[in-house]
Amino acid sequence: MTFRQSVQPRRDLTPLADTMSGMTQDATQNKGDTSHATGTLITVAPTGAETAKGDCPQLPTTLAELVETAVACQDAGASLIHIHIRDADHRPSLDAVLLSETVRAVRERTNLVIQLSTGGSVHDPLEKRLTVLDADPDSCSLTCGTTNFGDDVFLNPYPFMAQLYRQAQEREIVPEFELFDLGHVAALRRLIDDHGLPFGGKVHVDFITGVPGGMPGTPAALLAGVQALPAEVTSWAATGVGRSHLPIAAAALASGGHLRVGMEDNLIYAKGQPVQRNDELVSRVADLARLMQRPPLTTEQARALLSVKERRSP
Ligand code: KMH
Ligand code: ZN
Repeated sequence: MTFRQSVQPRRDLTPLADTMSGMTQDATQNKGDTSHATGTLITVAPTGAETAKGDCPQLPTTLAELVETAVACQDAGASLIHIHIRDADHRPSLDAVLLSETVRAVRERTNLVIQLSTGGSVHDPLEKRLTVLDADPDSCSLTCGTTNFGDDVFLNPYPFMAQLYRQAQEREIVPEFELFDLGHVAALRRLIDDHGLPFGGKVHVDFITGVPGGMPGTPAALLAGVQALPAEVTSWAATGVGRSHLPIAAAALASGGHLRVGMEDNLIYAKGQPVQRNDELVSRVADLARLMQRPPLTTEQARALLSVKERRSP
């Protein structure tokens, strides 16, 4: 197996309006100009695995809280939900029954694209993380490399990534490639070279910036990552952890990117003001997106953007 390390120059991404109308614009037409992206995919990551309920009682950790959060965030402009579940003691869990129950409940009450985390918590074993796909989500996260994560290590060796990718292809689940560092872009290149495109043919990535140990949450670092993306990437989003939440959202919107927000990434709404509800974060960036003439995508537009398989019952 050869590892082609060269990072190809990225072509411009197909304008969303044209994707929606079925017309594909000449990829060279907008070189260097990403202001043409006309809609915004807003992902909410409401819970995460690293914050304790005791430290943040408003974190949605029960199934009822999660479903209520999902409905409120869809109403506020989110079209995709990135889910981590907790057990009865509010601890991070990858329990198969609970994962399936969660997917069913969120699918019943919303039209959100349902993405299950395969990252779990920093303490979850790789084998257990692979079993997440059994819950039949629309999408799964797939982190493209190991990252220092504060005092811990978020482990993602290449063979694990490749196995997860192949399983997602076989089960027709759309991966979201999570990029915590510039080197993860090269690993994404390798994954596509070795295993081809995801189910549906679209390649959507999310830069998760500002994790202590990963790429900094700065517009400069984000744009270095965007410039290095492989030509196969059809859409990208960005997340700023902690205090980089808003600057990264603004930089992504200005650069043709999509957004992820939520209490997985940020617990502070403004100075001295903790986040009370995930939909506050969604509403704020939905307003920003509208101000930037890039209104939130509907759930149906998000499904088309990502080419997710229809799993809802008629
Ligand atoms: N909890 C982090 C260690 C993912 O969801 O795929 C990993 C994470 C990534 O949240
Ligand atoms: Zn996550």
